[in-house]
Amino acid sequence: MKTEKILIIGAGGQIGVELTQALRNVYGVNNVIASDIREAHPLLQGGPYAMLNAMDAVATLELVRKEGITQIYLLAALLSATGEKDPKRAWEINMQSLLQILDLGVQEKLTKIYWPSSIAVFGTTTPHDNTPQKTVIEPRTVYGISKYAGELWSQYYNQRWGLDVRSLRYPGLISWKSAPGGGTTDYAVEIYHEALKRKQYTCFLSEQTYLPMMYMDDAIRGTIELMEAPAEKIKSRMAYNLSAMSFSPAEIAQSIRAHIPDFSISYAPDFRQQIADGWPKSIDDTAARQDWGWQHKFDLDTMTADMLHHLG
Ligand code: AKB
Repeated sequence: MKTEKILIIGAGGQIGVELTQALRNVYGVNNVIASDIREAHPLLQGGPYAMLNAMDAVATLELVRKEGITQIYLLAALLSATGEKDPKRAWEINMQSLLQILDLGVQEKLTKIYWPSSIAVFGTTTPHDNTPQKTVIEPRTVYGISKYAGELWSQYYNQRWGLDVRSLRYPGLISWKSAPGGGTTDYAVEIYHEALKRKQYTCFLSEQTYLPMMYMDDAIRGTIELMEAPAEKIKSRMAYNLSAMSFSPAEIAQSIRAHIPDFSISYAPDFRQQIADGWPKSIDDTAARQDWGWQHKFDLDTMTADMLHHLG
Protein backbone atom coordinates (compact mmCIF):
# COMPACT_ATOMS: atom_id res chain seq x y z
CA MET A 1 0.00 0.00 0.00
CA LYS A 2 1.35 3.47 -0.87
CA THR A 3 1.82 6.09 1.82
CA GLU A 4 0.42 9.24 0.19
CA LYS A 5 -2.52 10.98 1.86
CA ILE A 6 -4.84 12.39 -0.78
CA LEU A 7 -7.52 15.10 -0.66
CA ILE A 8 -10.08 15.24 -3.48
CA ILE A 9 -11.89 18.57 -3.74
CA GLY A 10 -15.17 18.39 -5.69
CA ALA A 11 -15.39 14.64 -5.13
CA GLY A 12 -19.18 14.56 -5.55
CA GLY A 13 -19.04 15.43 -9.27
CA GLN A 14 -19.00 13.19 -12.34
CA ILE A 15 -15.25 12.50 -12.25
CA GLY A 16 -14.80 12.78 -8.48
CA VAL A 17 -17.03 9.91 -7.45
CA GLU A 18 -15.24 7.35 -9.63
CA LEU A 19 -11.78 8.81 -9.11
CA THR A 20 -12.23 8.64 -5.33
CA GLN A 21 -13.25 4.98 -5.53
CA ALA A 22 -10.30 4.15 -7.80
CA LEU A 23 -7.77 6.03 -5.64
CA ARG A 24 -9.12 4.32 -2.51
CA ASN A 25 -8.41 0.98 -4.17
CA VAL A 26 -4.82 2.02 -4.87
CA TYR A 27 -3.92 3.98 -1.71
CA GLY A 28 -6.30 2.51 0.89
CA VAL A 29 -9.71 3.87 1.93
CA ASN A 30 -8.43 5.92 4.87
CA ASN A 31 -5.70 7.59 2.80
CA VAL A 32 -8.17 9.24 0.40
CA ILE A 33 -10.35 12.00 1.85
CA ALA A 34 -13.24 13.01 -0.35
CA SER A 35 -14.66 16.52 -0.02
CA ASP A 36 -17.37 18.57 -1.66
CA ILE A 37 -19.58 21.55 -0.89
CA ARG A 38 -22.56 19.14 -0.69
CA GLU A 39 -23.41 16.19 1.55
CA ALA A 40 -21.52 13.02 0.58
CA HIS A 41 -22.63 11.27 -2.63
CA PRO A 42 -23.89 7.77 -1.63
CA LEU A 43 -20.91 6.12 -3.36
CA LEU A 44 -18.49 8.17 -1.24
CA GLN A 45 -19.94 7.22 2.11
CA GLY A 46 -17.63 4.23 2.63
CA GLY A 47 -14.60 6.38 3.50
CA PRO A 48 -13.45 9.66 5.06
CA TYR A 49 -15.46 12.70 3.92
CA ALA A 50 -15.40 16.44 4.63
CA MET A 51 -17.84 19.18 3.62
CA LEU A 52 -15.55 21.78 2.02
CA ASN A 53 -16.09 24.85 -0.14
CA ALA A 54 -13.27 24.92 -2.72
CA MET A 55 -13.19 28.73 -2.37
CA ASP A 56 -12.47 28.58 1.35
CA ALA A 57 -8.67 28.74 1.58
CA VAL A 58 -8.60 28.78 5.39
CA ALA A 59 -10.78 25.67 5.78
CA THR A 60 -8.77 23.88 3.06
CA LEU A 61 -5.46 24.66 4.78
CA GLU A 62 -6.86 23.50 8.13
CA LEU A 63 -8.02 20.20 6.61
CA VAL A 64 -4.70 19.65 4.81
CA ARG A 65 -2.76 20.16 8.05
CA LYS A 66 -5.15 18.16 10.23
CA GLU A 67 -5.10 15.16 7.88
CA GLY A 68 -1.43 15.39 6.84
CA ILE A 69 -2.41 15.65 3.15
CA THR A 70 0.43 15.13 0.63
CA GLN A 71 -1.52 15.29 -2.69
CA ILE A 72 -4.58 17.22 -3.86
CA TYR A 73 -6.93 16.53 -6.77
CA LEU A 74 -8.87 19.74 -7.42
CA LEU A 75 -11.98 18.85 -9.42
CA ALA A 76 -14.43 21.57 -8.37
CA ALA A 77 -15.39 23.74 -11.36
CA LEU A 78 -18.27 25.24 -13.34
CA LEU A 79 -18.39 23.58 -16.78
CA SER A 80 -18.96 25.06 -20.24
CA ALA A 81 -22.74 25.42 -20.40
CA THR A 82 -23.27 26.55 -16.78
CA GLY A 83 -20.29 28.88 -17.09
CA GLU A 84 -21.86 30.78 -20.00
CA LYS A 85 -24.90 31.59 -17.83
CA ASP A 86 -22.76 33.42 -15.25
CA PRO A 87 -19.29 34.04 -16.72
CA LYS A 88 -17.87 36.11 -13.84
CA ARG A 89 -18.88 33.50 -11.27
CA ALA A 90 -17.37 30.73 -13.43
CA TRP A 91 -14.11 32.66 -13.72
CA GLU A 92 -14.03 33.36 -9.98
CA ILE A 93 -14.73 29.76 -8.92
CA ASN A 94 -12.48 28.09 -11.49
CA MET A 95 -9.50 30.43 -11.04
CA GLN A 96 -9.64 31.28 -7.34
CA SER A 97 -9.87 27.63 -6.31
CA LEU A 98 -6.87 26.72 -8.49
CA LEU A 99 -4.65 29.63 -7.40
CA GLN A 100 -5.38 28.82 -3.74
CA ILE A 101 -4.38 25.20 -4.21
CA LEU A 102 -1.22 26.12 -6.13
CA ASP A 103 -0.17 28.45 -3.29
CA LEU A 104 -1.05 25.84 -0.70
CA GLY A 105 0.94 23.27 -2.68
CA VAL A 106 4.08 25.42 -2.48
CA GLN A 107 3.54 26.42 1.16
CA GLU A 108 2.75 22.91 2.45
CA LYS A 109 5.25 21.20 0.11
CA LEU A 110 2.66 18.88 -1.44
CA THR A 111 4.21 16.09 -3.52
CA LYS A 112 1.69 16.38 -6.40
CA ILE A 113 -1.40 18.25 -7.52
CA TYR A 114 -3.92 17.15 -10.15
CA TRP A 115 -6.18 19.64 -11.88
CA PRO A 116 -8.26 18.79 -14.98
CA SER A 117 -8.24 20.84 -18.15
CA SER A 118 -10.52 20.27 -21.14
CA ILE A 119 -10.87 20.29 -24.91
CA ALA A 120 -12.72 23.58 -24.18
CA VAL A 121 -9.33 25.35 -24.30
CA PHE A 122 -9.60 25.11 -28.10
CA GLY A 123 -11.71 27.53 -30.13
CA THR A 124 -12.88 28.16 -33.67
CA THR A 125 -9.39 29.22 -34.85
CA THR A 126 -7.86 25.85 -33.89
CA PRO A 127 -7.69 23.05 -36.51
CA HIS A 128 -10.80 20.96 -35.72
CA ASP A 129 -9.58 17.58 -37.00
CA ASN A 130 -6.87 15.79 -35.05
CA THR A 131 -6.24 18.93 -33.01
CA PRO A 132 -2.54 18.93 -32.05
CA GLN A 133 -1.10 19.27 -28.54
CA LYS A 134 0.50 22.58 -29.47
CA THR A 135 -1.59 24.76 -31.75
CA VAL A 136 -3.53 28.03 -31.89
CA ILE A 137 -5.44 28.26 -28.60
CA GLU A 138 -8.16 30.91 -28.45
CA PRO A 139 -11.00 29.62 -26.24
CA ARG A 140 -14.44 31.19 -26.77
CA THR A 141 -16.19 30.18 -23.52
CA VAL A 142 -15.37 31.42 -20.04
CA TYR A 143 -14.84 27.79 -19.04
CA GLY A 144 -12.26 27.37 -21.81
CA ILE A 145 -10.58 30.67 -20.89
CA SER A 146 -10.33 29.57 -17.24
CA LYS A 147 -8.92 26.18 -18.24
CA TYR A 148 -6.28 27.71 -20.53
CA ALA A 149 -5.32 30.31 -17.91
CA GLY A 150 -5.14 27.49 -15.34
CA GLU A 151 -2.81 25.48 -17.58
CA LEU A 152 -0.50 28.49 -17.85
CA TRP A 153 -0.58 29.07 -14.07
CA SER A 154 0.17 25.40 -13.43
CA GLN A 155 3.13 25.55 -15.80
CA TYR A 156 4.29 28.77 -14.10
CA TYR A 157 4.17 27.24 -10.60
CA ASN A 158 6.08 24.23 -11.90
CA GLN A 159 8.79 26.35 -13.52
CA ARG A 160 9.05 28.90 -10.72
CA TRP A 161 8.64 26.73 -7.59
CA GLY A 162 9.07 23.19 -8.87
CA LEU A 163 5.48 22.31 -7.92
CA ASP A 164 4.51 18.97 -9.48
CA VAL A 165 1.15 19.88 -11.06
CA ARG A 166 -0.24 17.51 -13.69
CA SER A 167 -3.22 17.91 -15.98
CA LEU A 168 -5.24 16.36 -18.82
CA ARG A 169 -7.46 17.98 -21.43
CA TYR A 170 -10.47 15.71 -20.99
CA PRO A 171 -12.87 15.23 -23.88
CA GLY A 172 -16.58 14.66 -23.07
CA LEU A 173 -16.77 11.98 -20.38
CA ILE A 174 -19.43 9.28 -20.34
CA SER A 175 -20.28 7.45 -17.13
CA TRP A 176 -23.08 5.52 -15.44
CA LYS A 177 -22.15 5.82 -11.74
CA SER A 178 -22.38 9.60 -11.45
CA ALA A 179 -24.13 12.23 -13.57
CA PRO A 180 -22.40 15.07 -15.42
CA GLY A 181 -23.48 18.61 -14.60
CA GLY A 182 -23.57 21.64 -16.85
CA GLY A 183 -21.42 20.51 -19.79
CA THR A 184 -21.93 20.65 -23.56
CA THR A 185 -21.10 16.95 -23.92
CA ASP A 186 -23.70 15.87 -21.31
CA TYR A 187 -26.06 14.70 -24.06
CA ALA A 188 -23.90 11.59 -24.52
CA VAL A 189 -24.83 10.46 -21.00
CA GLU A 190 -28.48 11.59 -21.01
CA ILE A 191 -29.11 9.67 -24.23
CA TYR A 192 -28.48 6.28 -22.56
CA HIS A 193 -30.84 7.05 -19.66
CA GLU A 194 -33.59 8.22 -22.02
CA ALA A 195 -33.08 5.30 -24.41
CA LEU A 196 -33.74 2.87 -21.55
CA LYS A 197 -36.56 4.90 -20.00
CA ARG A 198 -38.51 6.18 -23.03
CA LYS A 199 -36.81 4.82 -26.16
CA GLN A 200 -36.67 8.42 -27.37
CA TYR A 201 -34.25 11.31 -26.92
CA THR A 202 -34.31 14.91 -28.06
CA CYS A 203 -30.71 16.03 -28.46
CA PHE A 204 -29.62 19.61 -27.78
CA LEU A 205 -26.87 19.29 -30.42
CA SER A 206 -27.46 18.73 -34.14
CA GLU A 207 -27.19 15.36 -35.86
CA GLN A 208 -23.68 15.75 -37.32
CA THR A 209 -21.93 17.46 -34.39
CA TYR A 210 -18.75 15.43 -33.92
CA LEU A 211 -16.98 15.80 -30.58
CA PRO A 212 -14.11 13.94 -28.87
CA MET A 213 -15.43 11.63 -26.13
CA MET A 214 -14.14 9.05 -23.63
CA TYR A 215 -15.58 6.39 -21.34
CA MET A 216 -15.04 7.16 -17.66
CA ASP A 217 -13.11 3.91 -17.04
CA ASP A 218 -10.46 5.09 -19.49
CA ALA A 219 -10.41 8.63 -18.07
CA ILE A 220 -9.91 7.40 -14.50
CA ARG A 221 -7.17 4.95 -15.47
CA GLY A 222 -5.45 7.64 -17.57
CA THR A 223 -5.57 10.13 -14.69
CA ILE A 224 -4.00 7.70 -12.23
CA GLU A 225 -1.38 6.62 -14.79
CA LEU A 226 -0.44 10.25 -15.42
CA MET A 227 -0.15 10.90 -11.67
CA GLU A 228 1.95 7.78 -11.11
CA ALA A 229 4.32 8.36 -14.04
CA PRO A 230 7.89 9.32 -13.06
CA ALA A 231 8.28 13.13 -13.14
CA GLU A 232 10.88 12.99 -15.95
CA LYS A 233 8.23 11.48 -18.26
CA ILE A 234 5.93 14.48 -17.83
CA LYS A 235 7.41 16.63 -20.56
CA SER A 236 4.40 18.97 -20.87
CA ARG A 237 3.47 21.04 -17.86
CA MET A 238 0.55 22.38 -19.84
CA ALA A 239 -2.27 19.78 -19.86
CA TYR A 240 -1.96 16.74 -22.16
CA ASN A 241 -4.40 16.15 -25.02
CA LEU A 242 -6.18 12.85 -24.33
CA SER A 243 -8.26 10.99 -26.88
CA ALA A 244 -10.30 7.80 -27.20
CA MET A 245 -13.14 8.21 -29.72
CA SER A 246 -15.11 10.78 -31.64
CA PHE A 247 -18.77 10.53 -32.66
CA SER A 248 -21.89 12.51 -33.55
CA PRO A 249 -25.36 12.26 -31.93
CA ALA A 250 -26.51 10.29 -35.00
CA GLU A 251 -23.71 7.74 -34.49
CA ILE A 252 -24.32 7.20 -30.77
CA ALA A 253 -28.04 6.73 -31.56
CA GLN A 254 -27.08 4.09 -34.14
CA SER A 255 -24.87 2.34 -31.61
CA ILE A 256 -27.78 2.28 -29.10
CA ARG A 257 -30.13 0.89 -31.78
CA ALA A 258 -27.99 -2.27 -31.94
CA HIS A 259 -29.41 -3.00 -28.43
CA ILE A 260 -32.75 -1.11 -28.52
CA PRO A 261 -33.91 -1.33 -32.17
CA ASP A 262 -36.93 1.02 -31.77
CA PHE A 263 -34.92 3.83 -30.13
CA SER A 264 -35.47 7.15 -31.89
CA ILE A 265 -33.67 10.48 -31.70
CA SER A 266 -34.76 13.99 -32.67
CA TYR A 267 -32.77 17.22 -32.65
CA ALA A 268 -33.47 20.61 -31.05
CA PRO A 269 -30.12 22.43 -30.92
CA ASP A 270 -29.89 25.18 -28.27
CA PHE A 271 -27.14 27.59 -27.10
CA ARG A 272 -24.81 24.63 -26.53
CA GLN A 273 -24.57 24.07 -30.30
CA GLN A 274 -22.44 27.18 -30.66
CA ILE A 275 -20.10 25.98 -27.90
CA ALA A 276 -19.76 22.55 -29.55
CA ASP A 277 -19.13 24.14 -32.97
CA GLY A 278 -16.06 25.90 -31.55
CA TRP A 279 -14.51 22.68 -30.21
CA PRO A 280 -12.36 20.06 -31.97
CA LYS A 281 -13.99 17.14 -33.75
CA SER A 282 -11.06 14.87 -32.88
CA ILE A 283 -7.86 15.12 -30.87
CA ASP A 284 -4.23 14.16 -31.52
CA ASP A 285 -2.88 12.74 -28.26
CA THR A 286 0.47 11.45 -29.56
CA ALA A 287 2.36 13.32 -26.81
CA ALA A 288 0.45 11.51 -23.99
CA ARG A 289 0.97 8.17 -25.74
CA GLN A 290 4.69 8.77 -26.24
CA ASP A 291 5.58 10.51 -22.95
CA TRP A 292 3.81 8.32 -20.37
CA GLY A 293 2.22 5.48 -22.35
CA TRP A 294 -1.46 6.50 -22.54
CA GLN A 295 -3.73 3.99 -24.30
CA HIS A 296 -7.53 3.99 -24.42
CA LYS A 297 -9.56 0.76 -24.24
CA PHE A 298 -13.19 1.64 -25.00
CA ASP A 299 -14.64 2.61 -28.39
CA LEU A 300 -18.24 3.70 -29.07
CA ASP A 301 -19.75 0.22 -29.32
CA THR A 302 -17.96 -1.33 -26.33
CA MET A 303 -18.91 1.74 -24.27
CA THR A 304 -22.56 1.52 -25.36
CA ALA A 305 -22.76 -2.15 -24.41
CA ASP A 306 -21.23 -1.41 -20.99
CA MET A 307 -23.43 1.66 -20.32
CA LEU A 308 -26.66 -0.17 -21.22
CA HIS A 309 -25.60 -3.21 -19.19
CA HIS A 310 -25.04 -1.14 -16.04
CA LEU A 311 -27.99 1.22 -16.41
CA GLY A 312 -30.46 -1.40 -17.61
C1 AKB B 1 -18.14 20.19 -20.95
O1 AKB B 1 -18.90 19.78 -21.84
O2 AKB B 1 -18.14 21.36 -20.53
C2 AKB B 1 -17.14 19.23 -20.35
C3 AKB B 1 -15.81 19.32 -21.02
C4 AKB B 1 -15.65 18.84 -22.41
O3 AKB B 1 -14.89 19.79 -20.43
N1 AKB B 1 -17.65 17.89 -20.42
